Amino acid sequence: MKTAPVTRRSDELMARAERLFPGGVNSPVRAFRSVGGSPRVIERAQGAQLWDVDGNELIDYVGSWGPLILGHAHPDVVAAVQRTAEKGTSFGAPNPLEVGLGEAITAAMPSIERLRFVNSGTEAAMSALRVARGFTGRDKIIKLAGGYHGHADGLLVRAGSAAAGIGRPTSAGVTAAMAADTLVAPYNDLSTVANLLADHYGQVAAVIVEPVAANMGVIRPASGYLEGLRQVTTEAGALLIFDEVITGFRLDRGGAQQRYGVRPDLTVLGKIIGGGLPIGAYGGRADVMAVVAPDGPVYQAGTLSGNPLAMAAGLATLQRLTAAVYARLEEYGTVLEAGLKDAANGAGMSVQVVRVGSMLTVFFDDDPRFSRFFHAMLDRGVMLPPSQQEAWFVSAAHGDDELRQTLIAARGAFREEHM
Ligand code: KE4
Repeated sequence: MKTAPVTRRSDELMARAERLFPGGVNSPVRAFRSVGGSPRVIERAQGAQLWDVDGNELIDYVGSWGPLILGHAHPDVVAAVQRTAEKGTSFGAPNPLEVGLGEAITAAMPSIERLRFVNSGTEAAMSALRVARGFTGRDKIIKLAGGYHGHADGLLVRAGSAAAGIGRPTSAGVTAAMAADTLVAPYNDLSTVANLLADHYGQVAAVIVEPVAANMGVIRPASGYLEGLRQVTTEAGALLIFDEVITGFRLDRGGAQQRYGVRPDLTVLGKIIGGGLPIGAYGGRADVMAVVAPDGPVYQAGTLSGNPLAMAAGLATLQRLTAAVYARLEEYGTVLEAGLKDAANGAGMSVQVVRVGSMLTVFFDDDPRFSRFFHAMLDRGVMLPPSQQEAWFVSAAHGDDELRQTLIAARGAFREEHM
């Protein structure tokens, strides 16, 4: 029988946080607005577990929204950050760790011939678009409805993730002029992209796409979709940008571009490559990246870009992402997906489970059902992403115990949901 967990300290801290931060949070999706209730304040984490400030232990499927693919506080990652910090946290100068991480990324993703580190996925996507515009001399970009590429003005048009919940196609504060050069097509609809490229012939600098959508829940690319985008962008002289902030090093060492065998002109990275520290990166064809300052006329800069701590955490993470780890992630994801489907069917619930590798989404018929399921799982000690528009992330630290406990919780939650 589930008993309501104690959340007194979380609630006290959230009351203080709400006096400080909009929504009491430093990123909107954390505020539980789409599921209701008040967020748990997390004190610490280890492996697949979180502990909130009231001592409640939770199996974590948020994983800091993707970065913690090895699990929380991996000893080798922590040690790398500790020993790096003892030598200084930031120099504002070239350092050996950025060379090491850069070489690890280019070795894993051959399409990335040259790259630049920044401090968030937003910054990486924003910079990649500026580079595409600078390289092609064209103004317009095409994004897909529901795609989320961070909060740069021109990308907050029909954006996914928590931006989808603002109740309008474009964020307040983004002017019509800022949004005017952003064209939008439905995801998985190649003909609309082809038509936009034809209607705006010679004007589109790039198409930016999440090769596996993960900010409207997980949605797979339709068969031939990514290959089709490759073809129509090449024909139109536009660049193809893969936003692999989530899928990079998540789906495989080579990300979605390796899994689907499609080579983009530019790739946007983040999350896993920083091992939980602030990071982003963009890179691709050497001729395209040649326009980036100080080699070329496209300006982009950052005080903490390539900082040693993020480089150390990212390098320690990537060095441990072996074929055996990906095989385990795939196996856990397979069993979790099947178990969730069985649990839902057993309770007479109709849900869709969409999974690619170690990321998945359980889609409910409507948001209230998702919200009730979310809280039923939270009450049973399982922390899911607090939005139907997000993905569950499995880490290498999730094992048989976590799987068993997750599926027991799911059976109870679906039964409760069905009542
Ligand atoms: P950041 O600026 O949050 O580091 O990255 C932006 C971004 C870019 N591209 C993709 C495909 C992304 O998923 C993201 C960020 N993801 C969101 C939610 N899925 C992070 C969570 C949040 O916004 O708090």
